[in-house]
Amino acid sequence: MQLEVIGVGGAGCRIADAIRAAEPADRSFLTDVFVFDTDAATLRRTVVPESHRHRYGQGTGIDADDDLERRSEMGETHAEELLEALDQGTPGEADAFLIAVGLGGATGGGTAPALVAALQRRYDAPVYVLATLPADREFDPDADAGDTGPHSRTTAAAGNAEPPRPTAASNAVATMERLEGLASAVVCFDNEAWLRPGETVSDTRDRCNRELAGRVAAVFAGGGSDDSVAQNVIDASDIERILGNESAIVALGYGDQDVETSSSRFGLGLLSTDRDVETSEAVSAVETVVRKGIHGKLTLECDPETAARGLLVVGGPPTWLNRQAIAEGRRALQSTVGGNGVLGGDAPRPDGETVFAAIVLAGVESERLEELRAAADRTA
Ligand SMILES: Nc1nc2c(ncn2[C@@H]2O[C@H](COP(=O)(O)OP(=O)(O)OP(=O)(O)O)[C@@H](O)[C@H]2O)c(=O)[nH]1
Ligand SMILES: [Mg+2]
Repeated sequence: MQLEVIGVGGAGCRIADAIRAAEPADRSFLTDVFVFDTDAATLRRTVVPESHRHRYGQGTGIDADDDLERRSEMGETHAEELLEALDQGTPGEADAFLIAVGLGGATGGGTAPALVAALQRRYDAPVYVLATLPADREFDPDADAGDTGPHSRTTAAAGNAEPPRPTAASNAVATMERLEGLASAVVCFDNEAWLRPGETVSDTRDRCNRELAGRVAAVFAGGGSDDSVAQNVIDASDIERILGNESAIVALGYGDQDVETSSSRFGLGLLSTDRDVETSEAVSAVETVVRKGIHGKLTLECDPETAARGLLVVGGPPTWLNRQAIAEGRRALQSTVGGNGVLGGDAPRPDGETVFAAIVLAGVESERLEELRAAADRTA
């Protein structure tokens, strides 16, 4: 499928950049990648071409310390201008839009609802939001920033401090509420779960963004490579069926395993045929990555059984993609999710050196969102 990615605000721009870098060489799935911010420095640090960067909000009296409400008004004012900026690319060819933002700040979260609404009005394609959730240590000085568990009293290590964002939880909750009913679906990445003890978001954001971008590419690049067609192609309408159009909360899972291929064995890739892969070896690799994908760490912690729908994409060098094992993996996901809303597909990557499984769990319930609501009530 063809995805149009738009990053807004600091986190959004960095994540959009990471998705661009994660596009497989033999499988393009991006129409365009755009980055929008009020902050020129963030835009400059991306590798997105100049024509696809857009700074907005100058001359409208915005301040560095503006709050979410002021930035929401600004988002309303500038939504049409942002739509026009997209005409530098080919938004009409997109099968879907993905707006990346970090919830917790003011700019991305303030702009996203108005931008999503404007895109929904202008285009028929679904508009998904990719949203990070803030870590507790950003807004709660008593939250764990050391290594003594979730109720630690230690504050962020000296020298490692990041300016606190006391409004991060309430901003995140307010933006989530505004997206409800506007976004086709909201894919969440919870920074809290991905930060290690003592780390700040800035310490770890590049690693987090790479992890997230890899999952996004695995799900949306779907299908085959440009010269190897999948047995069972996942297309834009399959993704649409799974993500839905009712602002479902979505978590992504992922598992991979390195495998030996002729090019990894002989280095230069001079041998175009893969070595023979033992069936049992291929089956075991697929089983392993599917299990990791379903039961390993998700982008948003949740019980997979609460999901209403699910998608499994198994990818890798074609000779490793054992059809029976993939069908078995889909049944495993089906029995976890329950109901009939599970789809599966394969994604041959002739040049790949890993077998991977990407899992989409849509319509999940997550205690983390409840925790953020409670924190927002406390800090309001
Ligand atoms: N995963 C990830 N999260 C980030 C990153 N940068 C920031 N965040 C998170 O996103 C939230 C919002 O930060 P920014 O995106 O910098 O904020 P903004 O949208 O530019 O809004 P302002 O407050 O006006 O600067 C933070 O509270 C962090 O939780 C990033 O690169 N990756
Ligand atoms: Mg910013």
